[in-house]
Amino acid sequence: MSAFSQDILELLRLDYGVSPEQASTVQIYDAVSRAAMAQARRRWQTPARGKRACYFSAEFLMGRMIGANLYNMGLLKECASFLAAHGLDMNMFEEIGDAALGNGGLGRLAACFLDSAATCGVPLDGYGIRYRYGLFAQTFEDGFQKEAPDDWQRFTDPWAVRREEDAVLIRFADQTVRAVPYDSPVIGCGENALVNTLRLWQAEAQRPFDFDLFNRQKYSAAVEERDRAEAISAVLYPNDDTREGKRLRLKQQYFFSAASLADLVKRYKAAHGPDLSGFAEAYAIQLNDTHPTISIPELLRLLMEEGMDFDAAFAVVCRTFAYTNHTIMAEALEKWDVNLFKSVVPQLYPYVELLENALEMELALRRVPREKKQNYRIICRGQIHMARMAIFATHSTNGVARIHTEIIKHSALPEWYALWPERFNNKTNGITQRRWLALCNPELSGLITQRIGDGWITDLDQLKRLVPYADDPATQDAFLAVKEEKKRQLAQVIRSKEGFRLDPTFLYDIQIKRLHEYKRQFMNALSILDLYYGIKEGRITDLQPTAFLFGAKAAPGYYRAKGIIKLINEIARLVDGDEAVRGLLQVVFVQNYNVSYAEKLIPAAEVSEQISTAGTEASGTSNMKFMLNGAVTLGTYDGANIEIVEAAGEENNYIFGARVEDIEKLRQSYDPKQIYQAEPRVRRVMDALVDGTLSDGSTGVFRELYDSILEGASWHRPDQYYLLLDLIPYCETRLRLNRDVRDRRAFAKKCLLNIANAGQFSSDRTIRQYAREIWSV
Ligand code: GFP
Repeated sequence: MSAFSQDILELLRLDYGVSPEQASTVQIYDAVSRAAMAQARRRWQTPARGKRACYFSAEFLMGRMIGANLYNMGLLKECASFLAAHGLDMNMFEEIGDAALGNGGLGRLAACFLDSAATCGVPLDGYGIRYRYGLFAQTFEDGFQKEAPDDWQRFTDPWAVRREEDAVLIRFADQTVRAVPYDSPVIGCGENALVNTLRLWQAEAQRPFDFDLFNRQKYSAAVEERDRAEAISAVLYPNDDTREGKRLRLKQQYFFSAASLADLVKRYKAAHGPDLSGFAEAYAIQLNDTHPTISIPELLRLLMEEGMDFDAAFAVVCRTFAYTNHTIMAEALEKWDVNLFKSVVPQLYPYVELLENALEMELALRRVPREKKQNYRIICRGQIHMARMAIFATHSTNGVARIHTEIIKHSALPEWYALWPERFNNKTNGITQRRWLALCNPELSGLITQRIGDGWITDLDQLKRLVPYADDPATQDAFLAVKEEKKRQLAQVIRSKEGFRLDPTFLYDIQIKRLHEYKRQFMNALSILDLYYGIKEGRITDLQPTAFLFGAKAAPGYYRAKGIIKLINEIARLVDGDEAVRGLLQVVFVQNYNVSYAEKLIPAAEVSEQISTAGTEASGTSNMKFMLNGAVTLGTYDGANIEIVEAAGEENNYIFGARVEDIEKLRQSYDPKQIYQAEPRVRRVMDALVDGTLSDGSTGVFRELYDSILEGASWHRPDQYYLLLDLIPYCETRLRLNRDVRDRRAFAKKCLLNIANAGQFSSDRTIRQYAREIWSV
């Protein structure tokens, strides 16, 4: 028996007093993970010398760690045989919940980057928050989203080690808390692999409870300090949630930024002595969006309190930090009310003022006219503009896909680009092929490896060698067989999780991503209604039966997003209840969409829905995952879709709709009502929202959705995301795709060409670019 298997047996016996046959899933999970951890720990020491990069991020959407870690360590097969020997199998771990410490693409990108850096030998550590509760768990009741706390730690947390010795104190105006780090090894795959670290901070009280109060039987007062401290790392904030809680969010940001910087300064001093002037040569820090931008005044403070003057400290700050922008939506360009800021971290405000003064001097030096200065001010009209601070006090600002970077430079932040063009650069996102192909789709991986060898696992460009096979009927048939198998597997998962019978012979058309109006799940819903009426009215006669699948969480305070979920669930009910279409259409919105669910959905997809309004989706990353698993993209000219179709051929994908330049021209004169009046199909589907066809349970939310398109609201114009403009082209492109899939081999060829050209979308490529062009590591 191998040492690994022996360790598992020992851990089960000593810690739980059970044999594998008697153990619960959580016990097996815990023992297997810890046995693997024991092996990882041998390679897990941070080297004292050499520059390191640090990824500061409020979100790390890791998903389930066990599979990916065992895979990268080369222990997956051994684990499977150990389990098999005891009548068990790897599928048992499906019960283990995800570590959902992120909202969506931004947090998942951070997780892919960690995997790629460790694999490519880039010394990169992640720094973030160990939320007690991750993104809420979602269920549907009568088609409405219900939220419940996501208690992910109930499955134990065997992949993390508490490092009491590295705890630091973090000071706020009204409390001082301990930040205690939990470290997880980030285990790379292959020959160049490193074991890097993900360090997540947990907030705790300095004193767990007040003994005096306790003795006087004032129990809740006795634990008040503890509760207030723990609140800081209690929950992940859902995106787009407009409700209050700003104060706590600012505390979270300062909490993990200050703790991480204190940690780095301590390490730096241990290695290089007290003079911090070489800090930027030891550490490169990437700010993942504006959430950790408060690190900028904090590092300035630390350096100046050590005796550095402003100019020297500012130079170190600029050389240390780089900033990634992930969206031009207003919510990403965070602003903090000056009074709020001062009431939470008063010690930092003078340093924000110093930054503002330095900016003022720069603007004067560069002769920026007075009336233009408003666009730059960090402190402006009682607010602190974090994105401005992030551009001013770093040496690099990057977008996450080519079009997004161009939009930043030329329309979102042109005044900044004009002054500091050399700071702006593009780093198109990527995904790790270990999780998103090797692990989630062993059947397709096997087929690929059988044709071109397994070099693609650490060098995705090798997929190019599949190009000649795209024309090979045997490979086409083998691909189609794999797809069928993955669809069958997904149907089983959906049967057990949702209680819904998905037909595996249908075409699987999937849209999975955060629910947001700009991502246009609503337009997808309208297009399904158009198909429905097209069939009923006899306009559509030869549809290849199609299943439309959705997965998304709506921020709990985002009323419209929740309305869109209800709408899609109502359409699902309408379709399911109608004999005339049941054999042709299926609609299912899966509950609690998360990383693990994505791993089931993506391999089964034939159509990848990427339909955001042109100019709104910075990059997208699910588009890359679908491509890698052989789905065609049905999408707009937006984000990384553009680079995807450039690589894989427009003829192998389905692109429709207005482009950025079309929308710009149209913006002033756009009138969705005209389209509504002129186009009966549009009228038909819009009216279904308000004519009693679909019921919103008397909440009025469907009427509100209808009005958001045709009337607008106090804060936006009608149809601000141009759904009606793109709707008919979308429906028609969908029908064209639907006709094309009937030639199975021709369709398989398209899918294979997508796979073969997916190499550049590996996060290994992205991380190498960050390492070389931004971090110099
Ligand atoms: C955000 C952007 C996406 C982008 C990711 C990662 O993701 O376009 O691909 O960040 O850069 F919107 P979401 O949080 O919206 O999913």
